Amino acid sequence: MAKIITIERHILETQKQFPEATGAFTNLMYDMALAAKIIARETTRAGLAGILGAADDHNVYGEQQQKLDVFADQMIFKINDHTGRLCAMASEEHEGLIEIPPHFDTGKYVLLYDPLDGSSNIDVNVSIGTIFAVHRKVTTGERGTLDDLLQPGRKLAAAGYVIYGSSTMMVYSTGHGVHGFTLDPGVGEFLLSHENIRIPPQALYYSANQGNQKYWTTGVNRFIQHLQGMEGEPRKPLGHRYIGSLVSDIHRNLLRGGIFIYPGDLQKPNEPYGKLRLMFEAQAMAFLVEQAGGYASDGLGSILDIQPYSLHQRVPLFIGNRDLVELAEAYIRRYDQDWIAAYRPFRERASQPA
Ligand code: AHM
Ligand code: MG
Repeated sequence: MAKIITIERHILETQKQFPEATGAFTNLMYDMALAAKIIARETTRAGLAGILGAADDHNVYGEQQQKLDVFADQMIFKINDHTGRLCAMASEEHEGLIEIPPHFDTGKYVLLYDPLDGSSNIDVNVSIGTIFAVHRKVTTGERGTLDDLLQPGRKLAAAGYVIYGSSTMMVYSTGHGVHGFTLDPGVGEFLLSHENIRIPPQALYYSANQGNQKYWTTGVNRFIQHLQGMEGEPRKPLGHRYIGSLVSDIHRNLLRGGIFIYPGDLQKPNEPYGKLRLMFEAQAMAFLVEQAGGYASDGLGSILDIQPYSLHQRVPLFIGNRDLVELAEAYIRRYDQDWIAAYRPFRERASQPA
C-alpha cells in the first residue's frame, strides 16, 4: 500500500527540511486547509441547504441565508483573525485592509485571499476555487499596513489555491515546489496526491474567453491564431478549453500543459489592463505556476516583478508553459506597441517618482 501522507504531516516534514520556516507559518498553512474543508462542505451542500441565491434570501426555516462567497470570506477571516500569526489581511470582497481585531495578538505575516473565485459559476454547479497568498510583514509597527500587503509576487512566502470540483483539492507552495492534496471526505483529511507538480513540457490546451476576440489586440489575435495552427510556424492546433473559473482553468493546464490568457485591450484606452486582479488572483497563480516550471506574464514581463500600487489593481494575464507565454510576449512586442504605450504606465506606476 502506498504511503498515506496528510497535509499536516507534509507541512511538518517540509518544515524540518527548511528550518527557516517557522511554526507560525506551518500552522497558517494548516489553518487554510481547515478553512478549505469547511468551505468545501458548504459548497457541496449548497444546492441542498438552499445557500444559493442572493445574500438576503431566507431558507425554509426563515433563517437569514448567506451567499456562498460571503460565507467563504467570513470563514477565512474567522479562522485566521485570532491565531496571532497575521498582522493584517485583505480579501477580494473588501475594499481596504482588514485589521486583526485589537484584542487579538498579531504576527509576522499578511494574508491576501479571493474567498470564492469564479462565483458566477456557483449557481450552475461548475468548479470554483479559493486563492490565497502570504507575504512576510516588512513594516516595524505592531499592526500590518498596506505596505505589508502591497509587495511584489517575487517576495511571496507562500501561495495556494483550493479547487472545489469533482473532488476538493488544495495545491500550495512555500517556494519549494508545488504540492497537491485531495480531500478524502470520509476521513475529513487532505491526503498528498500530487507531489512536486511540474507543468508538462508539451502543452495540450489554450484557455481564453474567445467571445472577447473582437476586442483583442493584433498581437494577441495573431498569437492565438498561432496556437490554432493558423499563423507563423506551422503547428498542430492546441485544444481550446475554457471554464471561466480561473482556478479550474489553471489547475487543468498545470496538470496537462497549456496556457491561460486574459489579455488587456484598448476597448477603453484608459483601462488597458484586462479583468483579473493582481493581488487576489494573478500573484498567487503566477507564484505557483513558476514553482511548477512555467511562467506568468502581463505581456511585458513577469507578473511576479510587478510592484503593486493598489489592492484591487487589475493585470493582463498570460500564464502556463514558459515557451508559449514568452511567445505571447514576442507577438505583443511586435504588433501591439500602441497597447504597450497605454498599459506600461500601469505596470510601472508604483515605481514612478510621485
Ligand atoms: P470573479 O473574481 O468576479 O469571480 O472573476 C474572476 C473570474 C475568473 O475566475 C475567470 O478566469 C474570469 O473571471 C472569467 O471571466 P470571463 O467571464 O470574462 O471570461
Ligand atoms: Mg476573483
